[in-house]
Amino acid sequence: VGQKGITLWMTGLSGSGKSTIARALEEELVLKHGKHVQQLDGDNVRTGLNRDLGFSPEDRAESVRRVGEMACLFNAGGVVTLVTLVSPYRADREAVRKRHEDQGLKFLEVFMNVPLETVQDRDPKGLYAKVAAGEITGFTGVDAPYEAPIQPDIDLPNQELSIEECVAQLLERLRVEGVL
Ligand code: GGZ
Repeated sequence: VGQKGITLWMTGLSGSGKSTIARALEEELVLKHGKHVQQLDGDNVRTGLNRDLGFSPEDRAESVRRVGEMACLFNAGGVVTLVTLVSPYRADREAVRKRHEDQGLKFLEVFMNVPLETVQDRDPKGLYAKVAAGEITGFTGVDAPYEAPIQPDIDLPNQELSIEECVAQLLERLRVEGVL
């Protein structure tokens, strides 16, 4: 019997801390727990696997579907799979959950619950400024929809929590799930 895999599907607005929290969690999991971890991030999949996809609703759906399938494969191989995609559409996320459940794979939806105003203030990549200047259109949360999870498995109001607190909460949940 190999290691137990799981998919943590982190959804939220650009700048909500998905990648930052995932990186910090990965470090803990690898260094302190010896786990195999794979992060699947919008940035890294969009240069390769999803290089043919843009940000239309159809392309986002296809991106989420493909990354969802990748996540199933890693998960089935015993990897703690950290997905960090905006994944703005509820139906797309639910389809990925279903694919996991159909294969008996653990799947947790993690909502990076940060208000638009907060991410606009943070604006780590200057993207919201570009949106405001009209240089980018169809941007999630501003002029493209973000459908927040109604019943996320884990709700992380991370403007109130430190990175360490978010990581601690996720680690605790992985313990409860029997992954650690
Ligand atoms: C949202 C966009 C857009 C538009 C470029 N809308 O901070 P970031 O830069 O790294 O996070 C955003 C990332 C979103 O890619 P995803 O693959 O995660 O999105 S989705 O799941 O919706 O397909 C942002 C950047 O790409 N970006 N244009 N129009 N985010």
